[in-house]
Amino acid sequence: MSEYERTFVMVKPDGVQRGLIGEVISRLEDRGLTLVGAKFMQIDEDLAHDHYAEHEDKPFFDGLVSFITAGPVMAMVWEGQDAARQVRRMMGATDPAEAQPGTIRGDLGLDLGRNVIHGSDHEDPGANEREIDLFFDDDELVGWEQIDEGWLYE
Ligand code: IDP
Ligand code: MG
Repeated sequence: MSEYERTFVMVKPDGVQRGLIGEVISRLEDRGLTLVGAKFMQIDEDLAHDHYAEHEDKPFFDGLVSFITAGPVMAMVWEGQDAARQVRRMMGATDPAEAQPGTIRGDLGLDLGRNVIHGSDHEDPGANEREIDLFFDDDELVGWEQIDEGWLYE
């Protein structure tokens, strides 16, 4: 059963530099997801290491940390039915060269190391909460009901 949940989403430094914050937000809004938190910020080395801890031993880790700390990001929390999996479907495959057209990475990127967007892994049960907690304090998240909810969900 899909769950009404919150998930962590981030426009990465390449997406910010390329002026794609609005495009990414538009796609998530149009889908019906609800924005409950947003922070335009610079990720420091420690946060980068915490956020990407699962990739610490990978050969691309140092490059990934340099990339994610190279400029500001737009960190966000989005809420909705099955939110994590639906955001991941909208993002497309990790490598934009393989991501389907119609997905964010498939439409807006070309290179694995510059893939525009991060979304919590829906197959990792703790990922939503862990990543939200890493980037946001509780009082930075705003619970609210969108006026169209009665028409978005049965
Ligand atoms: P995901 O972002 O689709 O969840 P992960 O496998 O969790 O993909 O990898 C995290 C991030 O690390 C990717 O989004 C990408 O920016 C970077 N990355 C993954 N694999 C490679 C690689 O082989 N070379 C360079 N960067 C990579
Ligand atoms: Mg991942």
